Amino acid sequence: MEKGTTLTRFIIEQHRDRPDLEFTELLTELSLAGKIIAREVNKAGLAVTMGLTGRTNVHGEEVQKLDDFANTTILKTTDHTGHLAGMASEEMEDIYHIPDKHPRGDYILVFDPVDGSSNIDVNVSIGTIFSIYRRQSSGSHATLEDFLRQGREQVCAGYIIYGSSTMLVYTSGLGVHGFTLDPTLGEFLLSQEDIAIPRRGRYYSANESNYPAWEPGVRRYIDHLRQPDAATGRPYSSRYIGSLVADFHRNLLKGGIFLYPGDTKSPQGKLRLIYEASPLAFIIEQAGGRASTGRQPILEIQPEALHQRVPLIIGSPDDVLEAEGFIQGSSVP
Ligand code: P6P
Repeated sequence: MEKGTTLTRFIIEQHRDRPDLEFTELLTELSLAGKIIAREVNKAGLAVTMGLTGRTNVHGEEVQKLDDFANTTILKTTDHTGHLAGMASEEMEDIYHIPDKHPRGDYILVFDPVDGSSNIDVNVSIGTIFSIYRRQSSGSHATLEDFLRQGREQVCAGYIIYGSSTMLVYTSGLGVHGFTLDPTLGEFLLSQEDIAIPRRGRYYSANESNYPAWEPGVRRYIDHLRQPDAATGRPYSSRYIGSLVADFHRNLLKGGIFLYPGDTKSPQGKLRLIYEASPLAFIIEQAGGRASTGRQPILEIQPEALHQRVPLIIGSPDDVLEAEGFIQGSSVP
C-alpha cells in the first residue's frame, strides 16, 4: 500500500481476507494509547511525569511516573473494546481482569508499558512493547494459562518507539510494517511496509560491563566480532543504547545483533520472556531474522511464570546463528 496510508486503513485492508484476525479495533485503540503516551513522553522534561512515584514494581524496580501513566493508559484504552478477556503487564503482579461492566472477548493482551523507562530523564528513546494471543480458556475471565503461552501462538506483536519521531511497528503474521506518527494529523501513517532485516549487520549491542560474568562461548563470540575480517565486515561497531526497543529498532532496520545473555549473577539474564522477548522474537522472525536464548528459539519456550526472565540473542539471522555456534561450542575462532 502507498506511503501515507493510515494505520487503521492498512489494518482493515490487510485483515480483510483474514476473518481470524478480528482485532483491528484493538490495534487501533493501542495506537491511541501510543499517541497519549507519546504526548507525555514529549513533555516528560517539563511535566510532573518526570521522576519517580516513590513505589517499586513486582521486580523491586523504581516505578517511574511515566511507567504508571502508560500502564493505566493502555488498560483504559483497551479494556472496553470487547476483544479482551484479560491483560498482563510488567507493572502488574497479577492478571488484570476486564471489569464486569465491559464485554469480554477472545484475546488477551500482554505489554511492557514503557521499556527502558530509566532513560526517561535523559531524553533517550524508550518504547512500549505489546503482544496479542487468542485466549484458550472458556470461562468468564482469562486464566493464568491463557498467558503462559509459547511465543509461536502470538497472533500479533508490536512496539511503539518514542524517539526523534514516534513510530509504531507491528506484525500480525503478515510481515512487519512501520508507521510514523504525524503529530499535525494525530495519525500513524505507513512509512515502511514489509520491513526485512539484513541477513548480516555491522553492529552488536550488549552491555559489555557484564563480559567477565558471561559464559565462555559468549565471550568468545564478542572477541570474534572484535577481530578484523573483511569478508564479514569485522570488527563490528558496538552500539548499545541501553533501551531495548531503541537497540532492537536500529538493528531491525540496519542489521545487527542484540545480546542480553545470562551470566553468573543472573543465569536467566534481565529481560522478560512474555512481554519483551517473545513479541520482539515474533517481529524479528517475520522480518527474516532470528531470536534465541543461544540454545533454544525464543518462540518455542513454554513460560512457567508471568514475569520470568530469559537470555535474549536477537537480530540478523547470520549473526544470531554465528553467536549460537560459539555458545553451543561448535565454533571456535
Ligand atoms: P542494562 C532497560 O532498563 C532495560 O529493561 C532494557 O530496555 C535494556 O535493554 C536493558 O534493560 C538495559 O539493561 O543492564 O544494560 O542497564
